[in-house]
Amino acid sequence: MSETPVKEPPSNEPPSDEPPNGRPGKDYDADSIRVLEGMDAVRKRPSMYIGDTQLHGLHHLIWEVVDNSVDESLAGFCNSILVKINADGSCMVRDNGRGIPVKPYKMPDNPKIDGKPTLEVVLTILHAGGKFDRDSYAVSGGLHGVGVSVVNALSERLDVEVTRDGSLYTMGFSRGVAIRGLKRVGESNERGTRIEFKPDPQIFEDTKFRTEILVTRLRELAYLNEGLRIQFIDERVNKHEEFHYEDGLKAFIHYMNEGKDTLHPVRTLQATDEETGLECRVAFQWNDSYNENLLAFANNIKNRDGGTHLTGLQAGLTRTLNAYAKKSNAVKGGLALRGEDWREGLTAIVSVKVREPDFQGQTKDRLMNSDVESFVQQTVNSQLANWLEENPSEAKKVITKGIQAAVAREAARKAREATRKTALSSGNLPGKLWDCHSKNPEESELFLVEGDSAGGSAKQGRVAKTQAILPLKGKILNVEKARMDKILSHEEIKTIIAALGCGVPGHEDFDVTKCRYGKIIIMTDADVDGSHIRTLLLTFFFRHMRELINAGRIFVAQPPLYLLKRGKQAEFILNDIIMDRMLAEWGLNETRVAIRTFEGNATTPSKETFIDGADLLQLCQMVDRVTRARHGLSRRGIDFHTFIIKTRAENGGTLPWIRTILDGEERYFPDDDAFNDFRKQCKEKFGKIEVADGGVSLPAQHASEEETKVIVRYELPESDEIEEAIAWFEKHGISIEDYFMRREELVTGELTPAKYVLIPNTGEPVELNGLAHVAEGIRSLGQRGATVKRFKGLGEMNPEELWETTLDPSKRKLLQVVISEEAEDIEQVEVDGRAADRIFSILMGNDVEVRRGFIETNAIHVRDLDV
Ligand code: 0RA
Repeated sequence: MSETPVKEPPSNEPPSDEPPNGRPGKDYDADSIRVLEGMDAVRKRPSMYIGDTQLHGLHHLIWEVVDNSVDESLAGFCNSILVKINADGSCMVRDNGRGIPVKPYKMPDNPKIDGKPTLEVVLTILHAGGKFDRDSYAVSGGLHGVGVSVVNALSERLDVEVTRDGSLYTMGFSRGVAIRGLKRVGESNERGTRIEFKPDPQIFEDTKFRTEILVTRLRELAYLNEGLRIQFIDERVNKHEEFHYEDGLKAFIHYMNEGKDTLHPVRTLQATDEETGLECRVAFQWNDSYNENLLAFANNIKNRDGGTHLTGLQAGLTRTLNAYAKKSNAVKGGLALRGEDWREGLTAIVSVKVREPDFQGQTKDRLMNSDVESFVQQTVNSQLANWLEENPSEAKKVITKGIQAAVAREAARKAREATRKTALSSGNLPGKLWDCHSKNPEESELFLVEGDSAGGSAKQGRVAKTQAILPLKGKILNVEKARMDKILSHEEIKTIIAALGCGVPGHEDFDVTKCRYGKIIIMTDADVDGSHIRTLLLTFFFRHMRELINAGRIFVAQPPLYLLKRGKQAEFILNDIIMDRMLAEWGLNETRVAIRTFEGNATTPSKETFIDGADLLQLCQMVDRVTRARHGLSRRGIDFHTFIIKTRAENGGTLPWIRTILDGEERYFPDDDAFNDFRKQCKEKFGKIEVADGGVSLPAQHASEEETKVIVRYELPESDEIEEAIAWFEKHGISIEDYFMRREELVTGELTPAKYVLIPNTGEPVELNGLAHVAEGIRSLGQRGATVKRFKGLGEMNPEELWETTLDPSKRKLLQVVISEEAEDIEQVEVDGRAADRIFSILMGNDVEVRRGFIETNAIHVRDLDV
């Protein structure tokens, strides 16, 4: 252990409560100016320290603090980190590490820093964090290494609490300046650091942290640092997540391969070199797809462009697999396998720890340390060879896959040349394309239209100058399940490639900037087949022309589903939700709802209250909300009546928002704490347990792994929705029991009197079965005297209708296709190829169950856009 530069104060002397020296306007001498200059420099040129002042830089603030906590964990002093976004948008990061030292800092050659609380030095001197020898561990994660002082400089307010040596200390800052001096405020037996900060709106135009960005990275950190518990709470949206993996890289691979058919259980390799401190961990699993998905991390940092760890992994794989294939006489006829053939369908992660990482460029996208390459390669060589020897049947699957890939690669090369020659020789546009007259891509649009009849309408309805129409016949090939040679010999795909005019994907001449159209608009029917065709087209663009998506050139048209007419009013309606809203509005205008109370067996009400106008609109919305929640819950096998009445009562009158299933037994928990208690009990009882997210995913495949008990955990966001509705009902004197009410048949054959009655301005009252039927009752009143025409497909619309609703640039609503897990924040969210990769394989993969769950929760990833 090396010395830390902290001077031990006499034990009976508490740290000073005096205001710090650096306070502006007071003791403003050379050194304190220097301190301020540091903070000032950061505020003057924030991008020099955090990259930019956009979303990336904003989130950088959190990563700076979290990385310090992770460093504590790497050093063996911390096993739990909490990141919380408060309701006011500020952020709190708490860890149970050693706590930032508070004792006076020793730096005799700098008399103004010398003697200041270390805490203040860490938070106000640039790079001060780096001066500390975080002794016990070889590497520092320190993603950005600029130190928490930068976070302090760029925060409107930063409050820190340290628990250390039996005491609790606090200190407060604003824009890098101490505004409350170090203070010992109490005793504590715990240890750790709690930093709460609010990003400065003077620096950041947008200070709203994005849940998705945080969750993605925190999950990744938990995967990379096994055993570390990372909790995330977002108070703005009532979201709690916890990430904790005992076998992190393995879990990471499960996550990446979700929904795919895998060839073998996940395999992990690992090696450490005591002398150099190099540490290498690899996890891999082949699946039956044609995509390779390799991630490389150095000191917890994702290196998007790979580097020496990735090349080491690749070289090791190629060498070992080639040797094994040769030894087992698997390769026939002089076929030469390349690395890319072996990596077809491979999902792998390599994570290294390096004492002095050497990254290329500001963004650390590539690791340069040369000794890492041979270390990783040697690790893979020896351990992969062992695995192959010990698992001959799995080895055979991997070898066979590689050989098939090599054969297909050769076929694809030929297909590419052929496609290029025929489809792309200049002026050779496909026969069925109705091209536009303009040759200017800026103004040209290509509509990919489902079916010939819709194509015909679109041709007549379009503006021929700028709008081109390409009718597609039937389903296009699912490129997720086909190799390149097959893809390139598919008629419809060849036609699309020819029409776009930017070359054949995978060929050296391919260049999206040569695309003949500025917008490529997918126009399919609003039915199951239509959405399938749309997904197939999107998959093709995602896998083989992703640059077009990245350039924002791919769109989805939204033809209406209905034409709604009443009197002189006529309206095209996009979907059922809008239809419901319209009908409710019309119905509401001339209706009241009576709520009747009956005494005993009386058939005339003893009391009657009325709801109308804005209240009635809200009532409908609340009923619809409960009904939506009921559908959501029943999809997860939860009986709604039992849940609302019994489960709610058993949980002290509130709805639980966590449900687990373990060995077929169902349990409910009000919050994460309760769930964690249960998890601990399980752990004591069963040893190895794993928590699987029952929301989108299915429990990962554990069939072949040792006795790991799986707790399937569901979050029930519906609970909040229902609670809100119940609260609204109660405020208006309505019991949720009424939602389940059914009128009963009496011996006379009549029904018991209705409690809920619709009273239209004209016509007879409508007696309802119960509260659940109010919204739909109002809608059916709205539908009186209206005619609804449902378009079964685009082909049913005449050219004028098609122009008016879908083609006319001044009226239509297009959706822009973007790559992200979160549709709203698209412009800002970093495009995460890996996340998108999961999305596409889930949508297009084999596992029907996973796919269904996914589509229901995420719908389609397109952004609403008025274009
Ligand atoms: C300086 C020195 C030591 C720890 C830390 C800073 C530290 C910083 C942060 C930021 C967030 N959480 C943190 N935890 C610790 C070493 C302390 C020692 O040697 O006892």
